[in-house]
Amino acid sequence: MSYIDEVLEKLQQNYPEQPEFLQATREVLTSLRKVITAHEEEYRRNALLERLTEPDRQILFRVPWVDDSGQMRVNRGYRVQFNNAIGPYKGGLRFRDNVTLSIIKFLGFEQIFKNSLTGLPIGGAKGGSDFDPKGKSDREILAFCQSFMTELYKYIGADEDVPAGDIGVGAREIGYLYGQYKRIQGIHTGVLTGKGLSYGGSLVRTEATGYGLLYFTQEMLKQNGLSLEGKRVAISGAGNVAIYAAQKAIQLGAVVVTMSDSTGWIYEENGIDLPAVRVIKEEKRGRLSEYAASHPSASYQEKGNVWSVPCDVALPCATQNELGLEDALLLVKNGCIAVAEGANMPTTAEATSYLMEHGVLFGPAKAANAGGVATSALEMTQNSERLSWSFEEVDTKLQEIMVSIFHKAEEAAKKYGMAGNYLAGANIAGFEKVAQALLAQGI
Ligand code: NDP
Ligand code: 2IT
Repeated sequence: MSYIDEVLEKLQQNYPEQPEFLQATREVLTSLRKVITAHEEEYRRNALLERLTEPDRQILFRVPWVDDSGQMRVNRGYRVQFNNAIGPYKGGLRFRDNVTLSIIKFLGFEQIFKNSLTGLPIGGAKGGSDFDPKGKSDREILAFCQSFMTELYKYIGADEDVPAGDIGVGAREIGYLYGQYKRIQGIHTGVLTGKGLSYGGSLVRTEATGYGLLYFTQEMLKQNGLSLEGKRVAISGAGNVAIYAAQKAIQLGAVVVTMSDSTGWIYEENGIDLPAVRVIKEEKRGRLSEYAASHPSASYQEKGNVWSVPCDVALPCATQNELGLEDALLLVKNGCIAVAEGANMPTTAEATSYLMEHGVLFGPAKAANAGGVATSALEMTQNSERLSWSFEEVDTKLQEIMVSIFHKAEEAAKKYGMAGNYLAGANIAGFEKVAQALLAQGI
């Protein structure tokens, strides 16, 4: 049996209850087949794939807090420090009721290669909780974040492990987490990214994932003789990534026709009124159904999803496995030319294969959405030198990083005879750097 199949089988035996983690490891390892086969003996002797697929450590903890009625509640907290071969552990925290160890492990595993692709010195990690901030009062969020950090602070540090945001963790949560860290440790340090601008945050970090997604998409289209100008763009999600993806798409001359949240989706043929979405989601923390109420030209539906609408470019920006085979069939039928992933693993393996087989340009998450973590790394740099760069300076660096990620993926794919397969290219380019570092450092 090949080394890859052996490792995949072992993972299947060890973690049958972790479907998302198995999905992510299978997707990455399968696409690395040519590289691994070329070094089979060396990698096997060094147990390289076992070392890559088993986290350095997993921290699981209880998070007790008191709700507004005086009831004590308990949630589960996680931090999976996956790999620090090329830099301190780095990756977001997700607060959502469906969070499991499997989800945190899949995200942490993906983060290793994504962070490597940025070209910046950051390792891979992820954390979070099954606590859902939706519907909670500000005081409840504060109580939860303080309790979460009261345990997490022991394991993190500016040169050790630097968490940030993800689903359910935005500026408010990072502020409360940072405040508690500072209160316990008594130091100001770059231990979290996505901080507010008044206490060490970086300009552009809020916009970075969405903007980066569009810089990547723009480069992918350009290299294939296409552009975003006048294109109809379908976006899913209405959170941090989706909102700034929509903003940049509009700035680049595209028309954003859909957005969604976990209860429904809107379709606006002549383009979504983004400022209205921002008021509903960023200020009121409301539902997209409110958009339809004030925009008679829009349709709002709870059934189905945004991929049923004809579009040229599809940008899934909500959550894992939100674009399946049925959706891919529809996108191809409707003439979609490109899919780029703003969310992590939003496209199922079957859908991804179908899209690529039908000539749809495919920008995989760990390349296309790396702008967020790349700008986090720029925030770490600014914290280290105790300086703040201008918006233009950070935005220019972000653009350069996204263009360079596209070319790394493109060249790696070409080198292994898979020209145009940016999925394999991104995995290979991300993997090669981490593999070199692991081998160089021994065990
Ligand atoms: P937010 O919490 O800001 O927004 C998430 C959006 O997705 C919301 O509109 C939410 O709906 C919707 N959503 C979440 N879970 C589900 C679900 N299970 N089913 C349907 N809709 C859902 O998160 P982000 O925008 O930060 O993250 C979105 C994606 O991007 C995630 O996959 C994340 O891992 C990835 N990502 C984020 C980065 C970042 O810097 N923030 C960087 C790279 C990737 P509702 O409003 O109803 O909750
Ligand atoms: O998935 C991701 O890359 C993020 N949620 C951002 C992580 C970070 O450390 O900025």
